Amino acid sequence: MSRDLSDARLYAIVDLGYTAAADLEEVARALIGGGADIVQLRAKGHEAGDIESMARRLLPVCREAGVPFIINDHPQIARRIGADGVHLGQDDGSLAEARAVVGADAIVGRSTHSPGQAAAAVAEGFDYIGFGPLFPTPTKLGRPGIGLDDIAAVRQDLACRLPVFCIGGIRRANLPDVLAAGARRVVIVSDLLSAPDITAATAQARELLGGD
Ligand code: TZP
Ligand code: MG
Repeated sequence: MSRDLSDARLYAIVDLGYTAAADLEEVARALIGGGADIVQLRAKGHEAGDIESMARRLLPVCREAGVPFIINDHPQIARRIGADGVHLGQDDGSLAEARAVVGADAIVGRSTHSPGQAAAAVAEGFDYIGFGPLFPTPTKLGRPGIGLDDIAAVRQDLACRLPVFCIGGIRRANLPDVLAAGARRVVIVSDLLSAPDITAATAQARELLGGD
């Protein structure tokens, strides 16, 4: 699995806030079947041991499909199970600290919430960034939306250096507006996981995003 995410447009998250632990594999298969280019496991509030067990179940599903598998928050788990990478928030430590755990070949991504944080993440050397939340979202309660105004400038300044995934409150219904504002890659969580047919919803989002 390579660190090259240049063709990745749709980053999906199996989030335990929406998905029952029993359904992890089925949901990951549905997201991948609909065309998700990256899958992350996000399990806020769960014990590290449980997250590791869940990650071990998802890894083969992603591997079979050739889709990079990223663990949110836990570099140690990513290293232990041989995941493709780890995602770090602003308070989850430096790239160097994560790299020391997961190694040089793993993907390490960073959440950013402003153009300044995005530029800092690029300077630090992260492999990709999430940029948002664009809109307030129940998936990350308590954070204001940053809106669409900075997307074009951030992409113009940084997208030649690393993939920029817009995130937060993005749904199929507003995806055309997000793309018109300059986004090319997105993370979508609740709109896909809450859909009655996750594969169909993911395919719709993927179709709107275009690309390969
Ligand atoms: N980080 C910034 S917004 C967000 C995360 C994890 C949640 C995105 O979820 P949704 O349901 O697509 O708004
Ligand atoms: Mg985090």
